[in-house]
Amino acid sequence: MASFTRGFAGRRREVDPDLPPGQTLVRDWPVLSAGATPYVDRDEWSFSIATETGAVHTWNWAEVQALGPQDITVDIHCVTHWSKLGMAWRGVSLDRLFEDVDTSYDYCMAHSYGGYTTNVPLAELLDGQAWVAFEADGEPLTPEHGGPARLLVPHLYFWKSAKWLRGIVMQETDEPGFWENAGYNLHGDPWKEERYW
Ligand SMILES: Nc1nc2c(c(=O)[nH]1)N[C@H]1C(S)=C(S)[C@@H](COP(=O)(O)O)O[C@H]1N2
Ligand SMILES: [Mo]
Repeated sequence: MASFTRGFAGRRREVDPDLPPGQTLVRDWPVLSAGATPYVDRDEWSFSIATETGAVHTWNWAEVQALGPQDITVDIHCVTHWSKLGMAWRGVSLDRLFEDVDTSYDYCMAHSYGGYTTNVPLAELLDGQAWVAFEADGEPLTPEHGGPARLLVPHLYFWKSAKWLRGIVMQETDEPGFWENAGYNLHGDPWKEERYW
């Protein structure tokens, strides 16, 4: 593995159609966390969606699993310029979780255990674009990478994929979350290099 990494680092991939502009491939998987890692047991974990009516839809671990996890292969792109291509993930589609949720609000704020937040338009979490993910590369997500479960929104920069996900609150307007308040782009499309404001 070490020699492979050395060899890889010396190789330039000038044109990779899967690599957004300004990104570099990595083989390892860096950990980027703004604060301390919260340790949440599966037994204590739950996920909820709260809407403007005051309704709160809540699923515990078993209830999320019962919705039918999918295996997906996606690329991830961090705003700090690293990308990983073809990662195997397992999670439940946000389409399943929003099936019985009635809302006229168009924006979501994802909330994490530990206090992290990030905003995503609802339309970009639906239609097979986002998951509550709990496995990567065939292993349960480690606490450092957001276990027991994290949001996975691979078509946006990876800061939108909130680790230690605990819920989504519907919003009338597109308010900034943690990194968006600190200067990151409100939207974060890696193909348009929407990195900062
Ligand atoms: N709760 C929470 N989620 C988070 C972060 C964080 O600090 N806290 N960092 C974000 C950023 S900037 C990135 S690049 C990815 C990093 O995920 P990783 O550590 O699994 O690579 O998580 C995102 N989700
Ligand atoms: Mo990031």
